[in-house]
Amino acid sequence: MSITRTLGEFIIEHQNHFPHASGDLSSLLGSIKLAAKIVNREINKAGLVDITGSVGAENVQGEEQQKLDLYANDKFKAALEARGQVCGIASEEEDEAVSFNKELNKNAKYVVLMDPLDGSSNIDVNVSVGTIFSIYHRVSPIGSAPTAEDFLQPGHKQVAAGYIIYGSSTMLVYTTGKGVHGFTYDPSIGVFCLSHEKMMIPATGSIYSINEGNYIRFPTGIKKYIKYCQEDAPEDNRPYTSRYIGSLVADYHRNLLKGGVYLYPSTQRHPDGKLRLLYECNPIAFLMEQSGGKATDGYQRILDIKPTELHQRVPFVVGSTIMVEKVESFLQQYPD
Ligand code: AHM
Ligand code: MG
Repeated sequence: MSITRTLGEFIIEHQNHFPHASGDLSSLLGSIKLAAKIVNREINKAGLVDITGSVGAENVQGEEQQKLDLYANDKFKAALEARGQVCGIASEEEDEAVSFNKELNKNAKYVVLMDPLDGSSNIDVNVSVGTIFSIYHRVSPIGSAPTAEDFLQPGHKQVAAGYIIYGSSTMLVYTTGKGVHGFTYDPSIGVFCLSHEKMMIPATGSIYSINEGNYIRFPTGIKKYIKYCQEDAPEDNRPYTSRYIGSLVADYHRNLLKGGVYLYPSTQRHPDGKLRLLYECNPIAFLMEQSGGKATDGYQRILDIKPTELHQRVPFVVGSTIMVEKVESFLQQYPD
């Protein structure tokens, strides 16, 4: 791969696509880039040091060790607060939204919602994990503390969204509503380099990703769809391949590159599914639509859902448009 542009250069270059851009969003994305490098460094030490251990343990320097998801939360939070573009955050790791009260953040116009380390249980077994982020303009007046209204905006109001995948290589993938672009981290120079410009998902594919262990508890439409995926229909590339890592970012990233569908449906025990609307589904849905794919709860567009609470969960179907629409048709055909 020849290095064309670094992430920093690309962000500045694309800032010019927005008339009257002040550079605040570029700086905010710079904060995310920095935190990603720090978290990446720490994740790469998993197994060497006890970063998966419980809170309260001490390392050899006598510093308190944190669980990696809390560590990631702290690093992203600190980076977002430090430059003054963000007035508050909401995170999967925080019970309530956090308001940044420093003088520096008084005139900030953005809020950030994030899942600092998605799929963190996979760290223990050396499997890819990710960070997911979602950026909105605040709607409450600048100069005051952010309100619930700032954090509970529908996903179509997102200004930017993205993820970092800490995998066999580390990548940062983001959108500001003008396509999706991916940058691979070169650890030898400490820089994210443009490797995947204008990422588009194939309109259809032959991968389906779902935790089939929950089969017995799925709605009938999903059970029927799984059987459809497994049918012998070579003219349609079926049976499909089943791939499920258990890290949303990793499953999503693979399906984005190859074409496929990811499902986390409702189950009898969890009627709203497992994934969080604000930290996981909205940013991933924004990215997916920008890549030419589709994201729904099986019935309606994820980005149109008006959130009612911070940690709200929602069933999730995301991927190649034709495949998502097939899932929807099964849910309609077999209502429970
Ligand atoms: P987490 O935010 O607690 O890590 O949970 C989210 C993860 C997703 O990354 C993944 O797709 C899903 O949970 C896996 O759940 P399950 O083990 O139920 O299949
Ligand atoms: Mg998560």
